[in-house]
Amino acid sequence: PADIKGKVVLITGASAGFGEAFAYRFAELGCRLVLVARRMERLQALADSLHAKFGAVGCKCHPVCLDVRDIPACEALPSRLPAEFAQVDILINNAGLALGLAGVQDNSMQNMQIMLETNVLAVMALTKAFLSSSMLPRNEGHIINISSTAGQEAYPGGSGYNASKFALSGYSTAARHDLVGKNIRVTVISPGAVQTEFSLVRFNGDAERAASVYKGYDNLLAQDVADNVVYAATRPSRVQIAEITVTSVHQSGAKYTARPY
Ligand code: NDP
Ligand code: 8X3
Repeated sequence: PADIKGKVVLITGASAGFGEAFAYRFAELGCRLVLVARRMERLQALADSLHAKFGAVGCKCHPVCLDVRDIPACEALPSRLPAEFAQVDILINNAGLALGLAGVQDNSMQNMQIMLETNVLAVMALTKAFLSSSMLPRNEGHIINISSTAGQEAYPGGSGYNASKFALSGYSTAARHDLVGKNIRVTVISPGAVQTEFSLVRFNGDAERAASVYKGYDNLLAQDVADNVVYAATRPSRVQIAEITVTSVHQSGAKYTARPY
């Protein structure tokens, strides 16, 4: 694997779930981390813990309180970063969410708007911002977009979330075409179901309903997804991992698990 010690890795959605797991893995490799989310106290606690554990291998963290739905704030983010974090090498667009499982006839347009703004528009804004500020001027970089099996296969009740992740997939493929002459890689990671805060958010805090999504089969874990992200990020610079799909051994499609979903 390539040595990525000292590289600047920006992770959106670092306050929970996958993003937090990614932060640990890049921290142990000695990266400088920009940790982005809305819950600043969680980011600060994570940064403190990573400094304590991995400061000796060179890990440094810069937490940033940002609502990624605020597009002007995404556009301004590069100019807000201190010099030692400003040249982002690896942008991990991970912040995202699903809201509800309503059928198309019942979709809340407010929920649709929040999902599309968070899962798609924010990715476009941050990608554009860091391509312009950090990656294109140095002709070097890696954009890693966290999609989902829900971006490959639609399921009943998933229309808004499915649409957002399918859009992310199309966007990422187009981005790969647009950047083909550059030393800039675009990777899409599509995990199956993992018990994070994802279903709690989806079901508006209903812990029992959220837990039921993961009952009755062996679950994939956030660290398994982190393995794949780190794998893509540590290939030699000539190698572009375009797509990775990763699921539990007991999941065979977006909603097909070893027990009824
Ligand atoms: P979590 O709910 O555990 O974490 C989501 C993260 O996104 C949090 O850190 C949250 O931070 C952040 N976030 C959400 N909205 C915003 C916003 N407007 N601005 C800034 N940050 C935001 O979910 P996961 O870790 O599971 O999800 C991470 C990604 O993985 C998402 O894109 C999701 O769609 C995808 N995914 C999840 C799967 C799963 O089964 N868990 C499977 C496949 C893909 P905060 O609330 O502090 O702002
Ligand atoms: C999240 C996976 O299947 O719960 O992207 O929608 S699923």
